[in-house]
Amino acid sequence: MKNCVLFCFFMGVAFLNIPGVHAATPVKGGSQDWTSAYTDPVDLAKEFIKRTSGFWTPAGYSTTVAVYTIGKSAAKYGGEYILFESPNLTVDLLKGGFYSVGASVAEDFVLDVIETAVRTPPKACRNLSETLIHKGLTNYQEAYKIARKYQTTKNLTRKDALTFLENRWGFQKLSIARTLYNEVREKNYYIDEIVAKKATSELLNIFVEKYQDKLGIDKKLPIVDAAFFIKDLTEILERKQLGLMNYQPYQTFVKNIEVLDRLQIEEKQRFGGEVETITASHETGVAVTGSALVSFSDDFSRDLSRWNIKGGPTQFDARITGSDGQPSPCLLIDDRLNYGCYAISKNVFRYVERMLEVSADIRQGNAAFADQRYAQLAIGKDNRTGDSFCQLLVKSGSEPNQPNSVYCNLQWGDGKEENSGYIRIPNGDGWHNAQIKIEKNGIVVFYLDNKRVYTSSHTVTSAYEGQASVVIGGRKSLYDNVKIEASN
Ligand SMILES: [Ca+2]
Repeated sequence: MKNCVLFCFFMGVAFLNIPGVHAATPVKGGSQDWTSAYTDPVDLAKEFIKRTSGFWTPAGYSTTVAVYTIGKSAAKYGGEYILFESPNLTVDLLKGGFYSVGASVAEDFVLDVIETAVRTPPKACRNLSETLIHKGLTNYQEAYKIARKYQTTKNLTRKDALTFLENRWGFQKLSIARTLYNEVREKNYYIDEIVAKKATSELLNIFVEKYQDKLGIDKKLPIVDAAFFIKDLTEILERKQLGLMNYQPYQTFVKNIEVLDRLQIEEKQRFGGEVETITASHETGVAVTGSALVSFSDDFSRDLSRWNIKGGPTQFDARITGSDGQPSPCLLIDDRLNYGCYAISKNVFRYVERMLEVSADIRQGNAAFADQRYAQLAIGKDNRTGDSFCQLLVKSGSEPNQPNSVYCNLQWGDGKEENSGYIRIPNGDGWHNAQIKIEKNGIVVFYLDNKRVYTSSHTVTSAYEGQASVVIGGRKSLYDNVKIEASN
């Protein structure tokens, strides 16, 4: 047993010396290193595999997995401690889709990190290092499959090269994370109680003032807000020279990991934009290409030329009205003959592995039957049928047994569906802002009036050629300020 520990430790140290895994040695002159010279991902992936060849053999694989199994317990923290990886870069990393954390974190987690960051930095560091090792090992296993395939077939596709490069970052962070794990010493950590109490209450105040109203009704904080909070927290601790920001193992860790994180962001910018080549797949669809932010908006001040109208006995079931709006005019979906009617954006938008955000002001109309008094924002399967796979519906409570409520659903996997059920809200009448956001990782978050109401537990289906339209309508209802944004 002792021999194994020694052997494993030796191997862990040996890893630091492998060219390309320049883990604990920040490169002089900023984040430049040999990888920056590569403009082609296939060439870079091949060269990386060559320089680190020991890891891409069955023997190297077993050793690596054996050395890094300590990350297993990370699962119990849910991985949120990864937000402490690079406090200065966390928001950039999140936006770049580098973190596969869920769309939100529990309020309890936030309160817990205040406590650990101030009073028990060793515990925070252990959670962080275990999380990183857990993630790194998963990434390594993904990269390993591709490297082996390349070695067997002598062929590396562009897609495989990019996937390999993306996963190799977690792999490269393994030894830095392990160093942190090894350096954590809980016993000798001293904390001044008075100073700690003061800092804790200051941090709690910041949380209450800036973040508490961003909690969803499930008491969860959107991940981006959590990242900003962690940034605030580390800045305050740094100013006070306290807790985590006064803990040497963490300081060294951050210095080393930031070198890799900057390289990672640069590489993403270098290769990211050229990956996407989308062609219009629907007759009137307009393709969305490139890495730039896409935007589509309509305030209905002109006409309905950007929309296909579907359903109802005549096209006049959807029309622009000057008698309502945010401000007027707006789109009225009429319900005169008890038929459903939809306006479907002619543009379609790619949503797989990219963030797609759809929002609109919506208001239910005065339909003949109470159960038809709702307004709906949906993401459509195409730009013709009005069929949707994500849906947010606001219902008026005009009868005692028809409470004011919001309902969200989505389709995932092979024709399966999940939904929020009817969630009661104070008032269903009047205008509401509805928003559906498909995160880059496929998780769907629904917002009503800027409050998160539901986060999906599955990733949205990637069927329908990965292209989606915006669908508004249903029964008698009003719509304004439709907005779509997408970014890689
Ligand atoms: Ca308007």
